[in-house]
Amino acid sequence: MKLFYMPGACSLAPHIVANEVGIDLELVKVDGKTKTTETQQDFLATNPNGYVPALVLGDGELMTESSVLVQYLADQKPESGLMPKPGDMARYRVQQWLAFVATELHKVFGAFFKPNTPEATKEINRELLAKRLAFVDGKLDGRAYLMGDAFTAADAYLWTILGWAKHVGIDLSSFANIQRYIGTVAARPAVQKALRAEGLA
Ligand SMILES: N[C@@H](CCC(=O)N[C@@H](CS)C(=O)NCC(=O)O)C(=O)O
Repeated sequence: MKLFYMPGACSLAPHIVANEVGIDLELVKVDGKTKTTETQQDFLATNPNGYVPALVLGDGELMTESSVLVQYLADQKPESGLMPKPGDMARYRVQQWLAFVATELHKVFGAFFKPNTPEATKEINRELLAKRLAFVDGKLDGRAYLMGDAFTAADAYLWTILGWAKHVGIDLSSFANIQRYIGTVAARPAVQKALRAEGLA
């Protein structure tokens, strides 16, 4: 399987999940501005939407959407527990977190990376993030990970997005549980391996 990625972007989430479950991905770096790959291929020919992550399966089929890719990869190794079994309430809880991260955090943070986002929009997003991050901080109280002691696909996604805060001036210092969580997830060998592979460690 080939993962089209940009270093530190949301594509880091499926990359971490693949490492966690022991899937060796072929990594293809994409230049977000020119939409070309490191081998000078037109990325738009792979994903017409022009965004990462894009996962190309062995049969050439394309899959996109971070929240789905992390589930797909985790489900390749169900014994890893990164996605609980279909039918388990725990699976819906992980999916609930994945949807929360995608819609309440990922896209809200994403606006800060766009050069044409108006200041007023950034201000609205800052206020919204303060509320959503306070919610996450509360949920992490007394827990190593979102689901408790077990690291799941949702943690790979949440941790990736939280990593953007320092780049866009979102202050996390008042969120003690989030700070601890960032350190806990960062210490996982699969996370360090992904960071090294993306040239970030
Ligand atoms: N809906 C997609 C959005 C992915 C996305 O926002 N990717 C960003 C990086 S985190 C990107 O590639 N942006 C470049 C662009 O949109 O041109 C998902 O959930 O995976």
